[in-house]
Amino acid sequence: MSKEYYKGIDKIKFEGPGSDNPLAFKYYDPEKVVAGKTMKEHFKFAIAYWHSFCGVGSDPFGPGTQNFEWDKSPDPVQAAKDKADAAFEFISKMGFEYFCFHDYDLIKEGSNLIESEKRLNTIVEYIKEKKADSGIKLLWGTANCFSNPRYMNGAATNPNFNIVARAGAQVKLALDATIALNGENYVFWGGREGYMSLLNTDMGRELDHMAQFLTMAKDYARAQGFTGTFFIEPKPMEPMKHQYDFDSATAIGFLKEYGLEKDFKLNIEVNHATLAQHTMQHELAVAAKAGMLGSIDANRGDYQNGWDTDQFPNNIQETTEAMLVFLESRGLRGGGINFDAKIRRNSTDIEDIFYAHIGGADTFARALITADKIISSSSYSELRRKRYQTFDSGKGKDFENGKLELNDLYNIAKDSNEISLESGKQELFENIINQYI
Ligand code: XUL
Ligand code: CO
Repeated sequence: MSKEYYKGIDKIKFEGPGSDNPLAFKYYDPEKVVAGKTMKEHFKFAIAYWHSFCGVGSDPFGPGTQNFEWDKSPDPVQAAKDKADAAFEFISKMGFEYFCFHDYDLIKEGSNLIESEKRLNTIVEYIKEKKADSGIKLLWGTANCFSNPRYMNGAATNPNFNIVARAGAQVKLALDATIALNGENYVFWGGREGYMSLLNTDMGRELDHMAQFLTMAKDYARAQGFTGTFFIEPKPMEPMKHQYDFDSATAIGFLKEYGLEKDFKLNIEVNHATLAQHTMQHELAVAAKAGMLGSIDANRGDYQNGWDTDQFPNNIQETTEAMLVFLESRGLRGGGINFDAKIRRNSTDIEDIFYAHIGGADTFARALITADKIISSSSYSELRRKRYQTFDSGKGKDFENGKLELNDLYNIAKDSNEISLESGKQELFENIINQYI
């Protein structure tokens, strides 16, 4: 029996909206069936190892404020085991089934590649046991190819081949760890794949290198028997001025250009969507249209600033609109909802991380229930369908089926009377959302 880190906190239970217990779910009831599936099947909630067990709240103006009990041992292997104990205790107490990691979240990087490999192998063996004991699963793994100074000019897109090779070695080890831990997916967030200045950058060559690198990683993992999905996580900026995986549309275009669209799908993050001047629901809809809505990184940004604040989700209205897209596209292709979010620097009590995840899960649950009711009981779907009814028969249908030429449109328009205006009814649609919340 390992040491208890979150003392005095029991397993979080569903108590319903009437409960005043801050350490209980009000809406997230894992076994409740909504739109034909349990909430836990819809969401596959995952804890992000990096934010919850590694990040201590430091910012550019000051050091961390969170004093992690598991982060005390000077021995990196012992410290990593203590962290794993804390992580599995927390995930079990939350009642979630999944976690996600970067390679060096699990254990501190060694002073060279071979030492890092040894450390990773050791901690992977330890986590295998923790997984078996708890039933907790790995939603996805990834490699941190952006923190180490060697990657300051990029990893797969670095202008120096030796760094590209070093990144390749790191991704190989991260894939090995993901496969050893039965990871269901593997993520590539671009990190520093992008540029600070186009003046010193050969963008075309860097994009070709990125595609080559992803193809090699995919081929390697498939040869090891990995059957999961690879996800690209779009983000428009930060840390680079321009990131190559700018948004869903850009990433889909890239994957199709290089023939990677069968193995790769997208992991869409709320705060990345808003940084790209999109809504989350827009990014989800673009991915869903391409059949590439793979997974979600749940968080939120701040309306008053322009960077990645990674706050926990709490906006029920926006999440409801996102859940409409989620349900209409029949959920995620292989992924889940990973809380890529951190508590604020001045949230320093041991319960705060529980409140954060409870609030996030409840926001998604409430939004899912509401979106399901909107789809099944309101006039929303029918109102939207009706806007397109001129394509359901006659010439409109011929147009959709590719049976018309431009001259046909000319002839149809020539023979038509003046067309009356048709309202888009945006305010009515907005009212329906609020009515059902
Ligand atoms: C960075 C970000 C990452 C990825 C994984 O903005 O979202 O944490 O999710 O590398
Ligand atoms: Co993310």
